[in-house]
Amino acid sequence: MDDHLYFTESHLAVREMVRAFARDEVAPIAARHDETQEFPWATVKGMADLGLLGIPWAEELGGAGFDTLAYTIAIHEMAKVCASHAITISAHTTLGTSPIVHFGTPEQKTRYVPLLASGAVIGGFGLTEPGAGSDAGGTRTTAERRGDRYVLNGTKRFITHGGVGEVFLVTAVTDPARGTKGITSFILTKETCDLESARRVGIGHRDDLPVMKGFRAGKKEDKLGWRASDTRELIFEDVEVPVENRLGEEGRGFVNFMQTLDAGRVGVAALSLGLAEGALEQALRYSTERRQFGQAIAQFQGVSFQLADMATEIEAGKHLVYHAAWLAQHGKPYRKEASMAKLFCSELAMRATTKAVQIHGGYGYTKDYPVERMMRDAKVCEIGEGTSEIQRVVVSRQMLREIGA
Ligand code: COS
Repeated sequence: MDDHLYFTESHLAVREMVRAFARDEVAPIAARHDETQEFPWATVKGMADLGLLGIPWAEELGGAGFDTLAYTIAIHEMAKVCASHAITISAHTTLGTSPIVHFGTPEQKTRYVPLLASGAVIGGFGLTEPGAGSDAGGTRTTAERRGDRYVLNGTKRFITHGGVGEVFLVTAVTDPARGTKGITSFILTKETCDLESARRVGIGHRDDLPVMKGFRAGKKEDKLGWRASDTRELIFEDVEVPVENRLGEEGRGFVNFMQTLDAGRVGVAALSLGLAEGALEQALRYSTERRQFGQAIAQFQGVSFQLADMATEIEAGKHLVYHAAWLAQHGKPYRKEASMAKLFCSELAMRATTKAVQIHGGYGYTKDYPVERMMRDAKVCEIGEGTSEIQRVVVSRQMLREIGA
């Protein structure tokens, strides 16, 4: 893809900055954090210092004052080196901050967005529940209005930043008779589970945020991939949430969160694209160095055709991702395009990383090369923020709607 089709010189400068940071700071520690599952506080602090935790938000709100394309570039570029760092940018920005930017009151925006955009605290998004995954409208968490507060009870599952985060946007049922229109969203705050690390690096905790009684993180997931990203349950036991922490009107929670996921899906598509491209870079390097039968294995047609297929699909994926991001940035409808990009690129990431492992042969199956981690990191891209099956539902429903069926 020609760099100037979607990007300005400033976008290319962002790409260079993220590329250098990923290469110099993230690449050397990625395998260790994958192994230990420790949240990479030091490099997350580095990302915060570069403004990568608030790229698209206005400077008045503490953001970098950039745009959706720059944000998409950052995720894409970071994922070439480490998918866990890339999902930290994406989940924090789109899932953990954008609902406040888009649906919050002026007071909520000035209270929370500067803290999140600067990375002073880490944010998250609580939609999924043990019994409400693809069927996001099946939310069981309840929010009962009592005077000037709501009382929340329930459990969320697979929440990115569930432990390390302090600000969460969560859905709960306020009117069980109204289905998805009886779901409302709220801003909840708690203390990070890792106060010691947060204090050591100087981000991740604010004493002035209320610690809501009864709101806590539960079990940390031991995952196949994205292992340096913190994924936990969120538990609400009679959590009293002031009315001023309701995000948007009662009954708007589902639609608002679906819109948030449209944007999130462009982020996961960019992440998947980065993984595929990172895998291709590794496969190119290895196959031109590795010699068998007297020549570099890239000289064998069986290998070179695989490289050609990866490169071709990556090129197609770039157009899907940056077209969806461009539509979003220009305020045009992009729900279908976001799901198409997510569907295609997540499945591409799986194919490309699997091919990269195959090209590396026995070495690819060990932790001596990053392709093994990349293949594990790719799998969840077909699951998180809507499975491939759900993306097909969204695309087909939207297509039928467009022809009035
Ligand atoms: N943007 C705006 N509104 C949307 C929307 C979107 N992307 N998707 C749905 N809505 C609206 C619909 O228009 C409908 O409103 P009206 O009745 O006023 O028309 C309402 O929300 C209910 O929509 P729908 O009937 O389509 O809901 P379903 O229960 O059938 O669910 C799917 C639709 C399957 C698409 C949805 O549940 C989904 O995306 N599931 C996957 C959830 C997911 O990605 N989870 C991963 C979270 S990881 S952070």
